Amino acid sequence: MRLCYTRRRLLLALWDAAIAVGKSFAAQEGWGMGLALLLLIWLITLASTYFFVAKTWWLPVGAAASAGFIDRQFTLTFIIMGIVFLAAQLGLGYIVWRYRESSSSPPVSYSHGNTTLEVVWTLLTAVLFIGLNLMGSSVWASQRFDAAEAGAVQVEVTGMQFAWYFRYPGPDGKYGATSPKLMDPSAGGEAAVGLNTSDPAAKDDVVTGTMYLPVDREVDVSLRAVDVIHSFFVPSLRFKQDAVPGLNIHMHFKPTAIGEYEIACAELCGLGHYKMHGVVHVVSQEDFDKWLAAREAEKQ
Ligand SMILES: [Cu+2]
Repeated sequence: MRLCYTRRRLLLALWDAAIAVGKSFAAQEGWGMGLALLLLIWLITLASTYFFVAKTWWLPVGAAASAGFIDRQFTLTFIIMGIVFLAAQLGLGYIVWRYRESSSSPPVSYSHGNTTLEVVWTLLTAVLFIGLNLMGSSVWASQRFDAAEAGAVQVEVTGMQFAWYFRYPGPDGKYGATSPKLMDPSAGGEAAVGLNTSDPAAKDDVVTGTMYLPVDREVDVSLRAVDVIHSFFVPSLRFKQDAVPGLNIHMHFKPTAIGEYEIACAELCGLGHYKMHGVVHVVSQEDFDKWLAAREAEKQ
């Protein structure tokens, strides 16, 4: 806290200094506004870059099999984009100052730009954007388009205003039927996800408000939403996927460390959006079996 406070004080002092320098130069024709803008642009650029370099707001330590790959991709993207950002903003500041107005400035001439330059930077941007996407696509696609490993734990995640529900298919390994007509979010639990309790496969389905997962086992997630689009985001597991009404979206991932990890809804879904958080409990296989058996016992 103390450190953050000091940093803030430092940034505020730098800001005041820039304004003061700008003002003192503003009195001198030809320097004032151009230099003030240069300082302001550079200050904003360097201050915002600092927060990324210092990792002031960063992801928590990864606890999933794909975390290493995702973090490397994330860092690479930030470094490349950071260099482009710095070059563009520092260049902007310089040009604002270099071509400032003065009494000896020539009259304004309007330019149609430089086609060669425009083609070059558009192509470079396309290569960078498509290249980074291709690099990351293998992991992104494998989590969505490949089937989960045999023996994966099945969990259905349902988002609704403003809660998450988790359904486990029970010993039969089959989810019972659900229907939008049966969905009653105000009732919570099985009724909230619209479980058809007369379906034999639904008899052993467990619906809970807390998510338990065994460590080092693939998790086969089915994502659904009741009302609007929600986004199931577990930063520590590097997992984020929208839950869309009318769709059943499949993904899989593997938690690799026992612990409790925060769930957030990453889609602004209404007034109570901020309340849509929860906890994923990643536990040993033994503890997971015990927990699930206890939920089954509660049902009887
Ligand atoms: Cu939500």
